[in-house]
Amino acid sequence: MPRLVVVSNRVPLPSERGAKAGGLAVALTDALQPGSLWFGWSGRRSARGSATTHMQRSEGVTYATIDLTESDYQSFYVNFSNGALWPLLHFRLGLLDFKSEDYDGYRSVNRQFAAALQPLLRPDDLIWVHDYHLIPLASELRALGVTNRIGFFLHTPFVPPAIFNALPRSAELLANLCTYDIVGFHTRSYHAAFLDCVAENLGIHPDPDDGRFVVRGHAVRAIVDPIGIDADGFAQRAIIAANGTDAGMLRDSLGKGGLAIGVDRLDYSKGLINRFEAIGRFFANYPQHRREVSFLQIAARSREEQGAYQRLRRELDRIVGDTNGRYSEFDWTPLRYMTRAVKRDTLAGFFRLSRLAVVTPLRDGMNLVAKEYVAAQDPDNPGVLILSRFAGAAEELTEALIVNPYDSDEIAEAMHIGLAMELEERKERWESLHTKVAANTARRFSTVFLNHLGRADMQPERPHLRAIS
Ligand code: GDG
Repeated sequence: MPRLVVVSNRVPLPSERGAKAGGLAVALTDALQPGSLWFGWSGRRSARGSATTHMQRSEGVTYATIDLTESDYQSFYVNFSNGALWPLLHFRLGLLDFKSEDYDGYRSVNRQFAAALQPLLRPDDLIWVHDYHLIPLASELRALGVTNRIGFFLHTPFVPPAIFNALPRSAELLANLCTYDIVGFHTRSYHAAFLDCVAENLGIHPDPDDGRFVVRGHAVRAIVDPIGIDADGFAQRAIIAANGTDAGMLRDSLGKGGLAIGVDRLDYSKGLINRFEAIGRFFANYPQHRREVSFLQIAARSREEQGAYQRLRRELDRIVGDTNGRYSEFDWTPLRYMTRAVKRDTLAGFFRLSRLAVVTPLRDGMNLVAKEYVAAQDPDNPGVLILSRFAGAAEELTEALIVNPYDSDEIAEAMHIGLAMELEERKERWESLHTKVAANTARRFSTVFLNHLGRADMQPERPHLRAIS
C-alpha cells in the first residue's frame, strides 16, 4: 500500500492538540494510518527558517516540520495567504490587499516547502496537499523531478471567474492548480466555479459532471468531496460533557432560561457583525424572548496581526456593548461573548444544551460547527440549526432553517421560529440532518479523495511523467 503524505501549512503536532482541534486535523485522523507522514510549517518563526527539518513521531505517524523566517511569515502567511487569497476566495474583493513582493514571498515559501519535502519522499507515496496556502506546491515539486501522484483539497469556497480574475497573478495560480492530478472541493458550486475559470481562462471546456480535462498534456480531475466529521465520536463527547462541570455551571447560570449558541473563529467571513445585529433585532422584535433565552457566542481570536481582524473585533465589542446595554436586566445578559477558545469536549456539551445554533457565515467552505451541532443533539429533544445559505454545509443540510446571513430580520425571525418549533418538527428535521451528518463522515471524505488520487495514474494522459522518469 502506498504511503500517505499529507502536506498542510500548519502541522497540528501531537503535543499541541487538545485545547483547539482544527477541522483538518480531526478529518484526517482516520486517514493517517501508522507509517504516514505529515509535513508543513511548525508554527515557529526563526532566523534559520526552513534550513532544518524537524522530525517527530507519534503513534506511528511521522511529523516533519520546518520553521519560517519572520519576513517569510509576513509575506507568505499574513499578507498573501490571509490578506489576498482568503478575502478573494470568500468573495470579499474590497478586503483584497495584493502586493507583488508578498506574492514573491508566497512563491518562495512554496519552493522551500518543496525543497524540504522532496528528500523525504518515496517513489510510490500519495501526496495530499491542503488549502490555499500551498496552491503552487505541486508545480514546485514537479520542478524538482517529483513524479508521484499529487492531490489538492481546497477547504475554502472557490469563486467564479469574474472574482478570481481580480487577483493579479490569478492565471499563474490557476495553472498551478492544473498541475495537480486531483483537485477537490467541498461543493458542486465551487467545483463548477473552478471549471468555469478553466473554461474562461484556458479555453478548455471540461466535462462538468466528471470534471476531467487535460492541460498541456497533463490530465487533471476536479472532484466534489464534502468534508465530514466523526458524528458518533462527537455525540459521545457531547453526552458525557453535557453532564460535566462546565455544562453544569452554564446550565446553572441560565436559571430557567434557554440557550442559543454560535461558535466560530473570529473572522469576517463568519458573519458575526450581521449575527450580532440580528440578535439585537430578535430581542427588539420578539420581546417575549427577553429573559427566556441567552445567546452565547464563542469566537476564538485568530489572525490578530491583520487590520481587518482588529477592526472586526472593535466593531463586535461595540455591538455587544450596545446590545447588552439596551436589553440587559440586572440578573440577565442577552449576549454572552467570549473571544477565548474553549475545550472541544466543553464545546460538545454546550452544543447539546443549546436549543438553537446560529451558524450564519457570509461565506464558508463547509462549516464543521453546523455538523457538530447536529451530531451533539439529544435525539429525544433536539435543538434547531439555523444555517446560512452561503455555507458549503447548506448544500447538504437542507432541513436546517436556511437564512440569508445579510438579512438580520430573517435571522431574528428564524430564531423566533426555532424557539417556538414543536418537538415533532424538531425531531423530523433533526433525523434527516443527522442521517446525512452520520453518513458523510471524516473517514468517507479522506477515503473518497484517496481513492481518486490512487487511481489518478490509471488515466491515459501522463506524458509529463514519462518525459521526466
Ligand atoms: C476551514 C474552512 C471548512 C471553533 N472554536 C473552537 C473550536 N472550534 C472548532 C470547531 C470546528 C473547527 O474549529 C472550525 O471549523 P469550521 O469548519 O467551522 O471553520 P474554519 O476554521 O474556518 O475551517 C471551513 C473547514 O476548514 C474544514 O474544511 O469547513 O469552511 O473555513 O471543528 O468546533 N474548537 C475548540 N475550541 C473553540 O473555541 N476546541
